[in-house]
Amino acid sequence: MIIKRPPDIPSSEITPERDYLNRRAFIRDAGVGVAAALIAPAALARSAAAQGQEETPNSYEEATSYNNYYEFGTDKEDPKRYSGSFKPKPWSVKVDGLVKKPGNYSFDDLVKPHKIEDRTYRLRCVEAWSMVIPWQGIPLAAMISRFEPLPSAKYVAFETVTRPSEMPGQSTRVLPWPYVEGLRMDEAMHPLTLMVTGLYGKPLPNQNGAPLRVMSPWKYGFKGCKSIVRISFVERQPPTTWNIVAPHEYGFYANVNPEVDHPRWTQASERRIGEFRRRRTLMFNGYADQVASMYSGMDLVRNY
Ligand SMILES: Nc1nc2c(c(=O)[nH]1)N[C@H]1C(S)=C(S)[C@@H](COP(=O)(O)O)O[C@H]1N2
Ligand SMILES: [Mo]
Repeated sequence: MIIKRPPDIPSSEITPERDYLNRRAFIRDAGVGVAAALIAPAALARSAAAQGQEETPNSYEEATSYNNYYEFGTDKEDPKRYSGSFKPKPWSVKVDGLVKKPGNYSFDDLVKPHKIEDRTYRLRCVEAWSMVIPWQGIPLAAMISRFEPLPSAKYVAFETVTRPSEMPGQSTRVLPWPYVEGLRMDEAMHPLTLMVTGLYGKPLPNQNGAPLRVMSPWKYGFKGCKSIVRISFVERQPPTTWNIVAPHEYGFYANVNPEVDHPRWTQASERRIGEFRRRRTLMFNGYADQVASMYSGMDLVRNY
């Protein structure tokens, strides 16, 4: 059944992530639902059609002009507007920690040995908006394997570049810099996890995290660290930016879960950019078949 809604989204549903202070958590029990999970665009469309929801990729314009990248400002238009003088070339990434092959790798060192793959994924922000974006990149597992992590490496930590002269938001205290994120090793090695190098067949625009950013499509968007300059292999769960600033609102795992509301807004539904009617949010953002087993036995209650 279709429920008609006015085109305006209530402001309670679009509260930005920055308004995190002095809020109290409201947490309720979570259960695990089932949803279809697919990679290929055609299959993605078919799966969505089966649920009565169309899955058309968002336009290049939408994917590159409505962004979260607080290093360039907190408004959705800021990353595009203020990232023009950011230089994603030359680029190098420091690989350190529990690996046999640490070092400083240039962008070409990292990318050239691999075949670039096309992956159209849903992107679901915890602010309850979403897009479908045709990304290009390298399975993170393939890249990581070349560094030969030690068995003692249980987590991977990512760090965004610090360049206040090119990133005006870094001159503010809206977040502690650098932005840091992380994944458990099995999540980082999961075949869905991509080290993104482009979108719509073009090099990754600055506002989307040029030249390298992570994408794990079953997690909320903030897990996808942009403009990565460091990849560290560690034994313990690494600190992550949104969990540092608002631990009662943002967890480490942050798997998309329509049954666990964020303290400030529901996660049961979402607004696909470019659409008016809200969609139901899918468990693990629609990738449950591929990823749910990684969390069996885990308490998903604090999973946002
Ligand atoms: N370094 C850094 N990475 C970041 C962010 C950020 O502010 N800084 N925002 C995150 C959030 S909240 C989201 S939803 C996605 C948005 O990715 P997009 O702008 O490419 O759609 O980037 C994530 N990665
Ligand atoms: Mo987000």
